[in-house]
Amino acid sequence: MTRLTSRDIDALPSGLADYDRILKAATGRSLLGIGAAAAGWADEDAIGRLASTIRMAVVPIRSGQGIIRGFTGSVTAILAYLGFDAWVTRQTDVAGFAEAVDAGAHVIFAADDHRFVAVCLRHGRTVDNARATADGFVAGLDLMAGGLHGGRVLVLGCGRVGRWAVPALLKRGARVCVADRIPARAAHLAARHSGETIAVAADVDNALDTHDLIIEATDAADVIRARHIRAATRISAPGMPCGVSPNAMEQLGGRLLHDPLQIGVAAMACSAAGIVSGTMSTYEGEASS
Ligand code: 2YG
Repeated sequence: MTRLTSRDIDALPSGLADYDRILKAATGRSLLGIGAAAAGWADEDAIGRLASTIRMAVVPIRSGQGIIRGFTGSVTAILAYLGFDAWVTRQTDVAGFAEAVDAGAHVIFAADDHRFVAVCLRHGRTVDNARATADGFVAGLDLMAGGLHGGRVLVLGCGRVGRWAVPALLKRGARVCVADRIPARAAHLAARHSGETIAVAADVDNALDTHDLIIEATDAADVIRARHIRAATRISAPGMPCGVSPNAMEQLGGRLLHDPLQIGVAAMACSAAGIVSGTMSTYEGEASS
């Protein structure tokens, strides 16, 4: 899992309104709309009405490699932009958790070097960023493609996000092919879904030549080049750094979704809102993940 840098997120809070416009142009939905679709809400209006009543605390965590300057501020800016009552706790770590609970938070967002979760305090449920990111970018691809049912989708990168993208795609009726620079990882992921027909790409380049719909979830840059882009190509790219080369981006125009945090946090927030408001529990078994 890639560790963000301040450089990745410095301009994020001030760029949210512009990014929303880009999302609407590419998918027809806002950041809230994509988060709502990812979390299984019928529409974003229901969340929009609820959001201001849901208190979300973001706690800085100093363990491991420590604080990333701008990380908790960016998460909070995204949550506030979506309409949630969000704030960064004054204290960090355990003191921050206690402060959040004492302040009546419904949900706590926190990340160390291994997990980024939203904890629904009164429901004993967690929402994991890797799964929510996969759900968010799959929802975005679904919207860009006008529906994935029966569509052939390539999942490039079989790490945590790629692994969660497979069930999200299958749920939408897509026909999935997985690829990874380590072939055994692709084969292992396909075997986990033995009840389904998951193709395993023998060669990444060939897979890119034969798939128009792509989830790019690798931690490498420039995996997808201009020669792989066709008029029908649409790419949803949660991977950091972006795996689509600058020339390929230019060819794609508005047919690319990529960001360091926004869609994943929006999907986390909408899923947590579902759990907290009790209207749905779209994340079965989240607590075990
Ligand atoms: O609280 C802090 O400032 C730090 N403990 C945050 C550390 C986050 C480490 N994780 C990552 O940078 C990413 N896995 C976050 C999610 C990226 C989603 N594309």
